[in-house]
Amino acid sequence: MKKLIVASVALAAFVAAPAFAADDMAGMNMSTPASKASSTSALSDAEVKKVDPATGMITLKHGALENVGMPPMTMAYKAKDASMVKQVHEGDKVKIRVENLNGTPTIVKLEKPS
Ligand SMILES: [Cu+2]
Repeated sequence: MKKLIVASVALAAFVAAPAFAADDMAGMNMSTPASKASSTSALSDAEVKKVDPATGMITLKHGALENVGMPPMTMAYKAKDASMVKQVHEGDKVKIRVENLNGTPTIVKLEKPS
């Protein structure tokens, strides 16, 4: 009888093992994009040249944005979050993060140093 119990426990552990392995894999896959994003989220200096609440666009004079392959220039960007448009005014010096979202250069982060 004792032998049978040991065999059952061993069998249960064997059956459970692949399930644990699968969970670990899923966890690793989930964490990959997050860690990648945090390591490449450097902010760049920019100056607000124009704010257009109607279209959600902010025109920025910015330095080189290496992650989207842009040299220094002045251009209008889509604000990812509508609250960004309310936050800034013409002439503000800001720190920004621009990323290509669905092929559109988009301000994903905007900080206004006080
Ligand atoms: Cu640009």
